[in-house]
This record gives sequence, structure tokens and C-alpha cells, in this order.
Amino acid sequence: MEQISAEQNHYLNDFSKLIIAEAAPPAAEISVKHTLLKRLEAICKEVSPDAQLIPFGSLVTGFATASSDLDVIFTVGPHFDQSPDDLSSPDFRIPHILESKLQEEGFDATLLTKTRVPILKLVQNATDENPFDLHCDIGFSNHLAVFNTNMLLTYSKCDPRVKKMMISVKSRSKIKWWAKKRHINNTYRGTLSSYGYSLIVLHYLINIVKPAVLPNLQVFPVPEDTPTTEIVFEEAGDDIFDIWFYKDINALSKSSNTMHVGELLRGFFEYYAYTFQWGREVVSIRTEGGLLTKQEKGWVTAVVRPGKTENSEVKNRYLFAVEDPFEIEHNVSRTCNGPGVGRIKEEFRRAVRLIRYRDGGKTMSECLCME
Ligand code: 3AT
Ligand code: MG
Repeated sequence: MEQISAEQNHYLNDFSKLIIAEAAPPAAEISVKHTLLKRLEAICKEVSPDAQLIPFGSLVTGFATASSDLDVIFTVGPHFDQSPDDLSSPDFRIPHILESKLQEEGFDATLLTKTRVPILKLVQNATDENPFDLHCDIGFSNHLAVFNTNMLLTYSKCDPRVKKMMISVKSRSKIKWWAKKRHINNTYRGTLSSYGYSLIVLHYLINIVKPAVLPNLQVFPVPEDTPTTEIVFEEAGDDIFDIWFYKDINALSKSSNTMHVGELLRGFFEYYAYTFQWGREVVSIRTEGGLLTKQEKGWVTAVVRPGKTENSEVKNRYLFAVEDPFEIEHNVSRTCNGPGVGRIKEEFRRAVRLIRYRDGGKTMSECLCME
């Protein structure tokens, strides 16, 4: 990484503090989200008395920023095994029944069935008592998300800079920092999800920056007395996933890396702008070193597969390749199309240019977030 002056470094640090302060959701918004969660769970129980809503995503990891959505999974069994994954299951009616019920209760609710897994999208518009527009996604079968959320949370507990990096990269705050502001955080428009950004930030912090900020929690040996439920997850009699990661973080030594978040952000931009080989490499945080090749994964040509829902299909693209840490056949960035990947790459290079040549951070806030 090119050297920058102490003054530039200072600006970068101040800037990263500003983003984080701006991005944090107000306590009132978090409390309104928890209230919504309780109300939704009560409605779900009217549909099915054993129903539970399990939150995951940024509300749980702490990476939520102002107006982040609320991600939850609807489940009716203690071990996720009675979920309406299977089209022939009578439970598959549940998403439709719940959609109608929520509409009756005054929510703007839409069930999406052409997605990889069915998703019920809810919007609760701001009112006088509640000044926040709330968006909630209810999933019915993506239970691995609960495990990957826990792993992101564990990484975040390893070092306070993890959360700050995540928020800086994908915030939806008023100043809408980088990925949002630059329009490269939208899976419907050919770019990358917030989860995808979380994984590429982790890869940088585990494998690229030296000294490493984070250890790779998935390469630790499994202690002998570990319960099987922490090692593998079997999805409704279907696939088996290796979900092991090391959880006893208090037993780990702290990182010897002393960089501040501004410097880390700069290194992150530089790495994806100039070192990462987008055409050849796959980000794989479960792997020692963090990289595989598209060739060795067989991720070379786009394929279309039937989805889990009726008449749906999933197009797997490999233009940008980020392997899910548990569902290793799943490319988290499959939503990225050609123009989307082009825009993401250009935004990394633009960020580096601005940091290098525009007083290293003094004007960064205006430049990087400008539409
Ligand atoms: P926001 O604060 O909502 O922007 P987030 O961290 O909640 O960020 P998302 O809403 O994109 O991220 O996703 C919520 C969770 O859903 C994160 C992960 O547990 C799961 N998830 C999202 N996208 C994928 C994916 N492509 N593959 C596997 N799991 C995913
Ligand atoms: Mg979310």
C-alpha cells in the first residue's frame, strides 16, 4: 500500500468516525423494530400457534444502520425441520395465508415466490407516532442465515473495528456512505447484497491486511466434546452443511494490528481495486488464505437452475465470485451482472483515486459520497 502523510491519515481517521456516528440507527428506531417484531410474531401465532420469528441479519450482528431492514425467519418447529421448504408439504400454504393475514392487519405485504427461497416483504409506513418507514423480510427456509449471522456476530466480537468497517462500507445512513450512495448495493440491479459486502470485508481483515485483524474462525480444529448441532446442519432431509466455527473468542489473543478504521478502509479499497483478480479468484473466507480459483470451483459459466418455489428459476452467474462460508456451492454475488461488476470495480478504483489524490480524506466525505 502506498504511504500517505500523517495529516492524511488523521483526516481518514476523523472521516471514519464521522461516518460511524452518522450511520448508527437512533435508539428509537431499534426499539420500534423490536416492537414490530413482537407484533408480527403475535400475528404469526394466529396463523400457526407454534410459530416463531427468529431475527437474523444486521439487527442481530449489530451492523444495522439507520433504515436497515429487519430480517426474520418464520419457523414452526424447534429444529427448523417443519419449515415449508418442500412444495408438496401442506405447510407451504403458510406463506400465502400469512400474506393475506398481514394485509388484513394493514401491512403492505407481498409474497415473492420467484426468488431463490420464498420471501414475504413487509412495509410499515411512517406515521405521526412512529417516524420510521420499516421494511421487513420474512423468510421461510433460509435457516443457514441464522448460522452465518452468528458467525458474523462472533467475528464482530473479536475486534471493535469489524463493526465500524461494516457500517462504513454499507451504511444506509443520512450521508449514505459508500456502497449505498454509489448505487452498488442492490441485488435487484445487478450488484452486491450487504451480506456480500460483509464477506468481502471479512476476507480483507482475515487474510489480506498485515498483521491480520481477525483469525479465521472456520479453520480451528473442532474440540472433542462439541455437540453435533454445532458442527453440521441438515436441511430438511436434504443437504448437509459444515457450520462449524470457533466460538470461544475470549480464549484468543488480541490482534497486533493497530491501524485505525480509516487506514483499514483505504487498504480495503486498494485491495479490491488493484490486487484482487475478479476474473479468476473466488473470495472464500472458510479457506486458509481466503482465496480459491473459479476454475477449481467449476464456477466458470453461468447456469440456470430451477428454484425452490413453483416456476421459479435461479440464474447463477460467476462474474464476481464470493463463496458462502457454509453453503459452499452458493455464490453470494451471483446477483452481480456484467454492468454491475463493472460499476463495483470502478467504484473501488474511484475510491482509491480520491483517497490518494484528494488530500487523503480531507474532502473524502464530499467526494466519495457524492451522487
Ligand atoms: P442491511 O443492514 O439490511 O443492509 P444485513 O447485514 O442485514 O444488511 P442483508 O439484509 O443483505 O444484510 O441480509 C441479511 C442476512 O441474510 C445476512 C445473511 O445472514 C443472509 N443473506 C443475505 N444474502 C444472502 C445470500 N446471498 N446468501 C446467503 N445468505 C444471505
Ligand atoms: Mg438486513
